[in-house]
Amino acid sequence: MWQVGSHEKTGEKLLQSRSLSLVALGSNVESDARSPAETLKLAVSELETMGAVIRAQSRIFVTPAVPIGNGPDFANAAVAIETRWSAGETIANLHDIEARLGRRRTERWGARIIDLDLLAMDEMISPDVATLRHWMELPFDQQQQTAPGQLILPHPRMHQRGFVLVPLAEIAPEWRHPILRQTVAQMLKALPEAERASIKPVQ
Ligand code: PH2
Ligand code: MG
Ligand code: MG
Repeated sequence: MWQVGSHEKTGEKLLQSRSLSLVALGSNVESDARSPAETLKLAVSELETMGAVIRAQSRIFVTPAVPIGNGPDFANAAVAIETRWSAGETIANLHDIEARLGRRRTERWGARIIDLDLLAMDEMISPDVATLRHWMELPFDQQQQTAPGQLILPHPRMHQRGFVLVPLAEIAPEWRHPILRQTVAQMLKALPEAERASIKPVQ
């Protein structure tokens, strides 16, 4: 997305690239007597404070932990943000907010005060189609044991997760996965009905 902006110091006109990022938010542990839903709202206001423009924001949903039995229910939501951040800056800023809100990175996929996952930036595929496919096709047991050391976009499991797709379908139903060629609405429809039914809005 290119727009005409002006140079901070000289005021000269120049083209600036802005991108639209889709971010998934999750929390299933209280922090400082803040409920998971309150923590998600705070994370959205932190994004704004850091300069992100919130283009769309889903309702907050209560979702059973995946895998089932893996701890308390989560609060999950999704936002679309417009920024001038690179992919690396976006990840760093999301991690900053997680740390400020009290996240300690211990057990992978364990209970967490706040989890901010970058799902997609525009149509970007990172780092390349073959690597993305590898991570998308990784069997479930291996997903839990190995983590990619680099940024993978779109998020390699987003299409399999009701707790991501239900909120995302409220804000970006027409966003199309650049490899699967399916929209968010289509990916959501492909999930089992029981999984979709287990995800309920808080408000
Ligand atoms: N996040 C996970 C693992 N499991 N389950 C739900 N319901 N919601 C999440 O956000 C979630 C999860 C890994 O980040
Ligand atoms: Mg996550
Ligand atoms: Mg995460």
